[in-house]
Amino acid sequence: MLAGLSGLSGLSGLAGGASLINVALSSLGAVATGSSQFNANFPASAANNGARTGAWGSPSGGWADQTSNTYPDTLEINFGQSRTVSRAVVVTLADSGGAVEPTAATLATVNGLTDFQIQYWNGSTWVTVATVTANDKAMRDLSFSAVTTDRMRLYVTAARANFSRVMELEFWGF
Ligand SMILES: [Ca+2]
Repeated sequence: MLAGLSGLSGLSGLAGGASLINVALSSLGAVATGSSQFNANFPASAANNGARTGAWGSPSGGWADQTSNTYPDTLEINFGQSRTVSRAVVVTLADSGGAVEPTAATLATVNGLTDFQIQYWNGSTWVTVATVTANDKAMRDLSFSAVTTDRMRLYVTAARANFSRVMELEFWGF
């Protein structure tokens, strides 16, 4: 029993956050693609630029889709290589706007995503690893059993004010 607990502790250490990086970053070669784009001021590339904040409606602020009140909307990150991922962070547009660094308590009750999933590509289909419903927060930090893949996506089935708005989409792993 003691040996077993010790083993678990070791696994926990390996899976710990210290060595994990945000593999979604464009600076690491990852490419973000939206299912649509509202206009040039809301590009998918603004959602993997390493900033959870930004001037909403500027080219570096965040991504918004173009299909008003029509779902799903997707924001895909192609890592360009195989990655092992166990955590996602989704930052949507806060009530306070995009300029303030969000915390777990920051509200998004006006323009935020409400229902969404995190999915990975298993080589033949998209598989859901995390599901959020009735969201009212600007930032959601989601952990799940590690998956190894070259691409993951945010799959939105409902958002406030007709459009999916994403300041940043992070996938943490190695
Ligand atoms: Ca951003």
